[in-house]
Amino acid sequence: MTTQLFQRFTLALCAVLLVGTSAAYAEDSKPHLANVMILATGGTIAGTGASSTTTVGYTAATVGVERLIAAVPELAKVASVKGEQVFQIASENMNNDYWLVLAKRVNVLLARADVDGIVITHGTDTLEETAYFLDLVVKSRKPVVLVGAMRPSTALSADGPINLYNAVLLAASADAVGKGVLVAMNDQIHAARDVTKTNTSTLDSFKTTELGLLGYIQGSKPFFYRTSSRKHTAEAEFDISNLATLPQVDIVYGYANMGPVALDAFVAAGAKGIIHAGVGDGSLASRVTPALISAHKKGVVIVRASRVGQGIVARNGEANDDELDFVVSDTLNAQKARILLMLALTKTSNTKDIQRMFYLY
Ligand code: DAS
Repeated sequence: MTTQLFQRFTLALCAVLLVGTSAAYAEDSKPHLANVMILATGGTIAGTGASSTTTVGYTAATVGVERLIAAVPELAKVASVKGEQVFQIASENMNNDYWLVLAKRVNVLLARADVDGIVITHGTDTLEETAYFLDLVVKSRKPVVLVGAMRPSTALSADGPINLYNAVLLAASADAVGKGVLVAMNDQIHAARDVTKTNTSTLDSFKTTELGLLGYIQGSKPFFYRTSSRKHTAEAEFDISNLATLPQVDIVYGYANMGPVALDAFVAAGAKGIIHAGVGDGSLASRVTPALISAHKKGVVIVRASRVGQGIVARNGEANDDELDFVVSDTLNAQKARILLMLALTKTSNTKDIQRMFYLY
């Protein structure tokens, strides 16, 4: 081979190696994107209305997970996402059976090394309840983020796409690891235990009124300012992996002129626990107390909660809980107290042990 030809061959070889190396560096220099599973369950985020100005009176749970993902191409910049349609329901129809299916699927997925976080799209009506249930039964520190929308996907300025984008980037964030189940709505990050839906229809409906949100999502970044002080997820003592059903726990709502009819009906139907969402600090009307005592004598566990929604229900405050052998809900609202009591009853009916749980979770 002449010298000139050899020199050209060497130059060509170097060029090929250079291009190959830079491509490899380019590949390596691409940021690794976390693998986030999006589990879709329905709700308004998947809803459609008759026109772009229909923000009430639309149909929830009509858009599939692949279309939800396709509507937000920006997701590909913040995570490597895959979608799974677990169910397609309006969340007023959520129930214990759906929860067990969802929780078991979440735990199977989070046990996989190739799943870094999970986003669950959900109706807003019971979103806070599903979030708290998962907060107590997910066996992983990996992020689980629930997200919904107050406007259907067809509406002007629908909030679903940006909420989904925020939820995915949160689930992909190392900052969200170990924080418990989170709720991402309206650019805010809430803890599952304390967030609640406070408005029937406005975008800022989800609030953690007094105990405070955990942080914000701004400019495609999560910002945490505090963490929950209560146990959750991998630290929780509840295991639903072998459960086919959950104990029946019902809620009686306190109001002026309240009587024992609803309570008696729940007990007759086989309730294993009753949440009494009393007026004020969980007060018991004298017309109802005998029925509560009778229910407890039949083995039903009674939890004194409050309809007020904020503040501590004080043990031995409005009733002698020590004497009655009742449990108090601490700061949990009635719908969340039902969830904790249900899970507590999968382990014990000892009221002292159950009270311990209400001060721990
Ligand atoms: N019906 C409501 C639900 O599915 C719609 C929503 O707000 O998501 O919870």
